[in-house]
Amino acid sequence: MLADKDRIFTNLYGFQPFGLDAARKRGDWDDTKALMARGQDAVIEDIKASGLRGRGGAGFPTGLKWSFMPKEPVKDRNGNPRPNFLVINADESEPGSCKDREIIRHDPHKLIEGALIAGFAMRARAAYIYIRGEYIFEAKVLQQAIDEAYAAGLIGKNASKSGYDFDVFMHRGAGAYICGEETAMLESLEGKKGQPRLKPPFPAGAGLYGCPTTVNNVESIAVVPTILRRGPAWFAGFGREKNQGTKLFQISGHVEKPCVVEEEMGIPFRDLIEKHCGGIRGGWDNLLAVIPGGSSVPLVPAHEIIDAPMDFDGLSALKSGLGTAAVIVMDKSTDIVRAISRLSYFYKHESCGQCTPCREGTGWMWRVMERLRTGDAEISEIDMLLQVTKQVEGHTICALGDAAAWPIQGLIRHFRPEIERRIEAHSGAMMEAAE
Ligand code: L3W
Ligand code: SF4
Repeated sequence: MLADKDRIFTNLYGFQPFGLDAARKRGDWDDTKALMARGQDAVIEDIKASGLRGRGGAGFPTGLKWSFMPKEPVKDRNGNPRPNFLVINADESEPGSCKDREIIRHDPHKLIEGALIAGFAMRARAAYIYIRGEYIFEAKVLQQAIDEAYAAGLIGKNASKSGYDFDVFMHRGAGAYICGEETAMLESLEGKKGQPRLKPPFPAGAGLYGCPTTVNNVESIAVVPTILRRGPAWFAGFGREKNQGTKLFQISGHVEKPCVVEEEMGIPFRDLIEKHCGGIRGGWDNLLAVIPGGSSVPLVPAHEIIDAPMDFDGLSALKSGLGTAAVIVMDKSTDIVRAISRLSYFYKHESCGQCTPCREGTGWMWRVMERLRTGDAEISEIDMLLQVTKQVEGHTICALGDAAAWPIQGLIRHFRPEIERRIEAHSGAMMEAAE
């Protein structure tokens, strides 16, 4: 179990105020200038050495992503230099995911200081924090913290007396899940409809207003100052190779005490639940399945997850993923087909409609899922649905198509007998009624 002294988010539960004075007492903004004085490339090298991988779901190595940003200004067609930008993804909308909310509510200065250091390392002129529209309270807190940081000279002109000018802007979303996809976020920031762009080009080549841009998740940025202060080896010392550091887990569903907790990467599922959530409701024998990384990753049945290490490799070995580490626990009272059907509805609702396999496929998949839920279907439709998921997966502009396909694939992989049972029960009932 992670010792208290190794926790980055020391105010995760809001026992202390979020404001600047309390944040300083917790160690934030402590000689930020000295961290920056080490130089831009040194910061990037430290983040690479720490092993930090993106905390927004995809797990892309953060330092490597930063290194894609141009070191010399890119010129536009008139020969004018284009600024670099940092965009911070606070559009936390994945069902089950609620960690960035806690950072913003209780530790916003970690995020703002991280934005300055990360932005400086990438030669960015400004950071845009794109916050989920429904996070009304959090947006107020964040804006207050940004204002405090400006007033104290920590950001803005000559930020933290570093000689570097850096602005931080907050932008509120308007309720579309798809704006959490990085290129849809850029479109939305530009004032357009939030629809994903084709990649490549990746944002580092052509991002916000066509300028070099890096999009990082809130948690990825908020951990940066502590990694630099305590050293990359300290962070890399947690977890195992390619799965290093501490991580915020968000455990919801049928546990005794749902919570958000910072833990060491790779903690076994059983320890995570026993130590922080008081166990499974009704005991371990009552566990049915777990969605370990937010609604976009396939579920894992009880017997496979219990001893699994909660990290990228541990969960991909189970054909699932760490995602945002939003752990959704389901006990045996769960109607598992209904639960996945409800997620299918979510993806159908949130599809931006831009590409045909997703626009048509998500509705299609949801309608078949609803029939499987009630049992009003043919057995052969299970394989047909699986085929449809394969035709959506990998054939769309953004990952929402995959995210809609994977939960269904997981359900069929692990719970086919339950689906068949429903269909047989339904057809039996129909025959009885006809007699
Ligand atoms: C330059 C290359 N950059 C990749 C960058 C890319 C992006 C990052 C990861 O989706 C997943 C999704 C959800 N040159 C690059 C490159 N990059 N190759 O690396 O990219 P990618 O495409 O693998 O993922 P993504 O589009 O960022 C994120 C899943 O996360 N998810 C949760 C999502 C929900 C939230 C939320 O509510 N907060 O994040 C859960 O599993 O399904 O698969 O920056 O540009 N050659
Ligand atoms: Fe839009 Fe879906 Fe295509 Fe993504 S996969 S661009 S959400 S239609």
